[in-house]
Formats: sequence, structure tokens, C-alpha cells
Amino acid sequence: MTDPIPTPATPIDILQVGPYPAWDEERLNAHFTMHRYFEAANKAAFLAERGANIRGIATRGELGASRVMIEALPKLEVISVYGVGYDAVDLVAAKERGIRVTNTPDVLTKDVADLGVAMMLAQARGMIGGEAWVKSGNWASQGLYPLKSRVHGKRVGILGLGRIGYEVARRLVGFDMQIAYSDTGPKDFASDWRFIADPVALAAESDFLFVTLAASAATRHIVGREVIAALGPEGMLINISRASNIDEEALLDALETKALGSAALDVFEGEPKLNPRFLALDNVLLQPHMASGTVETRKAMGKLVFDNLSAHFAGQPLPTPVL
Ligand code: 8YV
Repeated sequence: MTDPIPTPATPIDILQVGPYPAWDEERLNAHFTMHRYFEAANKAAFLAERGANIRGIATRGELGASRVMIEALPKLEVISVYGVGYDAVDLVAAKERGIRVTNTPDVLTKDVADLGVAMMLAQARGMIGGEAWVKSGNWASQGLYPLKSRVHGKRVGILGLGRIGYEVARRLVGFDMQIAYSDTGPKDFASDWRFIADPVALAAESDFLFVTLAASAATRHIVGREVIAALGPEGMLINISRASNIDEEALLDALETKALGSAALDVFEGEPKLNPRFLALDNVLLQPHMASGTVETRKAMGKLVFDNLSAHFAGQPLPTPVL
């Protein structure tokens, strides 16, 4: 495959905030001078030493770009995010300087929805425990695995009916689920599904609550103690968005006391170092932020990160701009 945009005569300096798969690193290294920030022991010294000539940032959804980083790069023009979520980029700092920001929407939507649905099924039907039952010999020594509760036909709430929420809902139609959603307003394309504006009311009407909201300061802890209490001891919370959408302390309290039935989570505050309280729970399914993690999708995301940087430095329109 040949890239449409030629290698610049003068290599352009890019700050690489986190690692990418080898195929992406090869392409980026072939076209730009990449500065591997994530390998630096002293981040501040690294920025002070190399920041003067850096014109672009290549980052990942969960790593973003902070104000401190942006301000350390006087020639910064563009931030290319590998991920649809750009909540970790300080957009105010970027806007102040007219720095462009891009993300990787659409290409990951269906994989994220797939994993969310898989997490719901795996947790509800006890599949991880079921495998342990087989491998430990319990099946042979103790007999049948404990019964679990049904998924199909139950009530599901989708908190945030954007691209990912829509794909989750579409899949759950196939499970005959009763679908309701909360968003800033009812959506024309969702007339078959019930709109419930208030997240607490949505949770009260749900057996399964999916969190599929784009995170921002406005959505921080939108799933708080009240929403969790409304979901209740039979309810399951599934988060494939960002940890900041959930009050994690409230979630842990509710899971420990069984005030909430269970949770299936792909994202955590401070990940990958999650709160150790999660590790002691028997009513959670924990995933390592991998909802977009298929080879096909990650290749498409990596290409978009590169295409956005290339387009910017070639003076062409950005394929997927945020700012
Ligand atoms: C991550 C994501 O970016 O799309 C997002 O917003 O959180 C993910 O796709 C991914 O883990 C790569 O870092």
C-alpha cells in the first residue's frame, strides 16, 4: 500500500505520547521524526529538551495531551488522537493556540458495541466463573454450575445514544430486549425505543444499564449514587465509555454491599492501575480497556492518526477533525 501523501523534504517532529502497534510505528517513523515521550524517564526534562521543534502530537484516547504538555510545545499545530474519545486532551489549551485536534470516530463503533454486548452476556451468564468451574475440576467433583439469570427479553437502558449506544441498542433488538435510552433529547432515528430523559429514571426502568456517553466535564459522575441505587441489587452496569462518567467510589460501595447486582467494566479511574477494591469483588467482570481492540479496527485507527497528521502538514483538509 502506498501512502497518498509524499514524505516531507524536512522531517516533521512529532511527540508520540504512547506506543502503537508495529505497523503504525513503521509508517509514522517513515514520514516523521517521532519523539517517544512514553519511554522518557524524566518527562519534564524530555519536553524541555525536545519541545522547541515539535509541531504535532500523536496520542491515544486515554492518554490525551495535558495543558502542561501543550504549553511545553511552542510550535505545536496539531494533536492526532488514536481513539474516538478526546476527553483527555485539554481542548481549552488547544483552542487558545488554534491547535487542531483530530480523533478516530466510526471505525471503532461496532467493535466497541460488540464488546459491550459480550461483556453483558459473559457477566450475566457467569461465563468466566463457568470456565473456572470446568478447569478447577468442580464440574466433575461438585456437579452442575449455579444457575444464572436470563438476558433476552429483559429491560436495557442506554445512557448516551450516540454512535456506539446506537450500535449496542441495534444488537440488543436481536435479543428481544426492551430498549430505553437517555440523551440530551429524543432521537428521530430511535422512535421504536423509549426516551427517558433522567438517568435515575432510566436506571430504575433497567435490568442492564449501558454507559455509552462521550465523556466531558458535564458528564463527570453522571452515574452517581442515585443512578446506581436505582439500578439496584438485580441490576447490571456496563461501562464501555470512560471511567469519569461513573462515581467509582459509589460504584465500589454498591458492589461491595450488593446494593448493585453486578458490573462489567472496560475502563477505570487511573487505569491501568485500578482501585484494588475491584480485585476483591466477585460480582464484576473487568476488562483491560480493550473495546476497540481488534486488529481490523486498530489498523483503521492507526491509519486515521497518520492520515490526519499527513493531511495537516500537507495543507489538506483533516479527515476527522474535532477542533
Ligand atoms: C483507546 C478509546 O483509545 O476510542 C477511544 O476513545 O478509549 C480507545 O479506542 C484505545 O485503547 C487505544 O489507546
